[in-house]
Amino acid sequence: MERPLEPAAFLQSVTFDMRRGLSLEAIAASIRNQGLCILKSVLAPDGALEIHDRFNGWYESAKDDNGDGKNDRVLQSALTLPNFPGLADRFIAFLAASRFPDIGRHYFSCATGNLVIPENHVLLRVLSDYTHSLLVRRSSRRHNFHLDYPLIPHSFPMNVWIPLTKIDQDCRGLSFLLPYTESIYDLPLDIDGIMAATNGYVVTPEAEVGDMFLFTHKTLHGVFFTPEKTRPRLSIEFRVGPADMLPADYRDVLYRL
Ligand SMILES: O=C(O)CCC(=O)C(=O)O
Ligand SMILES: [Fe+2]
Repeated sequence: MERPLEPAAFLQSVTFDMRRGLSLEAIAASIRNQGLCILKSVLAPDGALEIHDRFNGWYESAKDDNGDGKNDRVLQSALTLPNFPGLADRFIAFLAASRFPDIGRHYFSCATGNLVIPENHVLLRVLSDYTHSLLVRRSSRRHNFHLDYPLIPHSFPMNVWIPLTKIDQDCRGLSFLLPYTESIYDLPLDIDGIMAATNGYVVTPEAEVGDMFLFTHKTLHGVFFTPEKTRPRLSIEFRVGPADMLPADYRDVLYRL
């Protein structure tokens, strides 16, 4: 089997800094061939910080009244964007003002207005010691690696993950299991078995607010349930596809770019 690139070389090969120019085709090829693309500085940090502050305000108040466990189920899962009406409008406007629509439309070869995002698959998450302890208590698993493929309608084959906090050594990131093979696996994933079979490895890219990760519904990704990262991580993620693949029952619950 061909030896995959070493992790650092792999990350470099899939990273595109928007301040150095934009190659729509190179980005599309990275997603298609490597299953992942990291866009540096694609979003205005002000917009991401505004989403962070509004969502964090909600999280802090939800956490405060958790003495009775009322919010635990909410906090251990992700929340859909329509739960935050003011935020939804701001987020979509902020996305529309970035280069993301050009990038997505190029990837799917679709026209303006035909890049579609199902609103029930735009999710906000907090990963903090508190939400993490809820996840660990709920299951004896040590990670939640998965593919989105069995979870999301196949008409939305691209995933977009946006950190709302800086991702570094002290903050849980999002990890990817590489190389990209497009294989479909059952849950729970046997990470060690997959790595042995594919000569694979896990990368957890660091990121700044304003960066964006693009990957496919067949890219293995997840988080290790380890206790050592302390700074809460807030993120927003969504799925996206071209209008011509749209299932009929999604017609009214979309954002269009
Ligand atoms: O943010 C996370 O920890 C999970 C993200 C995820 O699974 C996704 O974006 O599909
Ligand atoms: Fe996922």
